[in-house]
Amino acid sequence: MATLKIQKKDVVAGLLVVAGLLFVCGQVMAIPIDLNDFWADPTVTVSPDGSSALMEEDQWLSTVLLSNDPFYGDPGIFIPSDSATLTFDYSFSESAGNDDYFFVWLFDWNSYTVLQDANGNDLSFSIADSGSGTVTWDLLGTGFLGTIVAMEFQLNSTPLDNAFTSTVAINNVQTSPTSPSPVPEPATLFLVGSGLMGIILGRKKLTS
Ligand SMILES: [Ca+2]
Ligand SMILES: [Ca+2]
Repeated sequence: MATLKIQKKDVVAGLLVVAGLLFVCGQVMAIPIDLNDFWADPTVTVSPDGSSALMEEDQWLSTVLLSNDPFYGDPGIFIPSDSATLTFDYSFSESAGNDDYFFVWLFDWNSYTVLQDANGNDLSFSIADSGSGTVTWDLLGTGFLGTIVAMEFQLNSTPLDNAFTSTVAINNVQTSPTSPSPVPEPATLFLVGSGLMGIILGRKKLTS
C-alpha cells in the first residue's frame, strides 16, 4: 500500500500560495475616478488613461474648470455604498506675479450645494499659495453613498492678476471601500484549502 508522503517543499509551496491569497484578500482596492469623464476647459490636459490632469491658467477664463457635473450632461461620479473615503493628490504651483487659488468641491448637482461628511464638514478644499499633498474626504455615514454626485476642480484667477502661469497637477482621484474583515469567510478558507490539497496531490503525481 502506497503511503502518501507530503514533502517539506510541498508544504512550503502550499503555505506560500495561502499567504499570497490571504494578502490579496486583505487588500483594500481603491476605485479610480476617470478624469476623462470630466468636462475639461481648453487649458486642461487629461492623461489618456484618465488618471491625472494638468490645469494651466487661461488668460481668457477667470476660472479654469475640470468638472464632472450631470447638470451639464456629464456622467457624474458614482459613489459605491461601501465607500469609506474619496482621495486625490494635488500640486498647486503659483509663480511670482500670480494671485490665484485652487478649489475643489463635491456637490449635489440638483441643488448645486456642497456635500458634507457625517460630522457636517464641507467636502471642499482650497489652497491659496503653492503647495502639494493628498486630500482625504471621509464618506462614512454620509447620505449620498450609492448615488451619483458632482465633483469640480477649479483654478481661479483674481481680477487684475496679470500673470497667467499658475498650474495645478491632479493625480489618483479615487474612492476606497471600508477595510475587509481580517478573518476570511469559511467559503474562502474552503477554496484555499482545496486548492492547497490539489497542489500537493498534483505534485505527488508528477514526482512519483
Ligand atoms: Ca494668475
Ligand atoms: Ca494665491
